[in-house]
Amino acid sequence: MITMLNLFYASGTSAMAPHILLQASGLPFTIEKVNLDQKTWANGDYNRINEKSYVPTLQTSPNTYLTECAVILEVIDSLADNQYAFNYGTDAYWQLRTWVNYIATELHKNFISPFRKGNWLPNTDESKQLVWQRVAPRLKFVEAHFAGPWLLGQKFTFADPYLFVMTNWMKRLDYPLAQFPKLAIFDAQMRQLQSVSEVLQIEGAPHSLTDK
Ligand SMILES: N[C@@H](CCC(=O)N[C@@H](CS)C(=O)NCC(=O)O)C(=O)O
Repeated sequence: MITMLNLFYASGTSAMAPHILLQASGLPFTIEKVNLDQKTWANGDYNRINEKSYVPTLQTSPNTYLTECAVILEVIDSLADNQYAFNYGTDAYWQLRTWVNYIATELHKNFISPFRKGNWLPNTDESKQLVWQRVAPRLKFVEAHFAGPWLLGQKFTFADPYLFVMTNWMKRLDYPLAQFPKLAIFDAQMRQLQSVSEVLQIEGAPHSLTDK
C-alpha cells in the first residue's frame, strides 16, 4: 500500500521526469537529493536504497522503493486519477505505453556514454559524437511522429516530462535542437509550465558532466 511519496533524485537526471509529474499533480511528496559521485544521500549509503545504484527511486512506504523511471511515472499517474494517461486498454493508452517504452529504451539509454561506468551522459567530444550518432535518428523519429502540442496530441501525458528530460539533455550537450523544430517548440513549451520552472529551480545546477 502506498503511504508516502519520497523521490530520490539527482539534479538534471531522468529523475526530473517524475519530479515534474509530482509537482504538477499536487500530490504531497518529499524529495531526497542523491550524490551520484559518492552514491550517498542525507542518511548514508544510497545503494542500500536502490541496489541498482541509480536514480530515480520512489519510496512509497517505509519499506517499499520503486525503481525504473517509466514505471514510477505510471505509478504517479495512477495516484493522480490517471489524468496524465488515456483510459486503460484503449488504443491511445497502448500508444502512450509504446512511446514511454521508446523514450526509456531507445532514447534514455542511448544518451548514456558507453565509456563511463554507470549510466552517465557523455563527457568527451568523442563520446558525445558517438552518442549523437545513436540518438539523432531516434530523435528524428520522434520529430516525424510528434502529434503536438504534446507528444501524443492535445493531452499532456506522463510521456511529456520524460521527453523533456531528453530535450533538456540535448541542450546540455549542445546537440542541435533547432534541427528538430517540433521538439524545440515542445522544449520551450515545457519550460513555460509552472511545474517545470519550479523543478528546474528546486533542482538547481545539473549534475556535472565531468568524470566521477
Ligand atoms: N533503467 C533506469 C536508468 C536510470 C538512469 O540511467 N539513471 C542515471 C541518471 S539519468 C543515473 O542515476 N546514473 C548514475 C549511475 O548509473 O551511476 C531507469 O529507467 O530509471
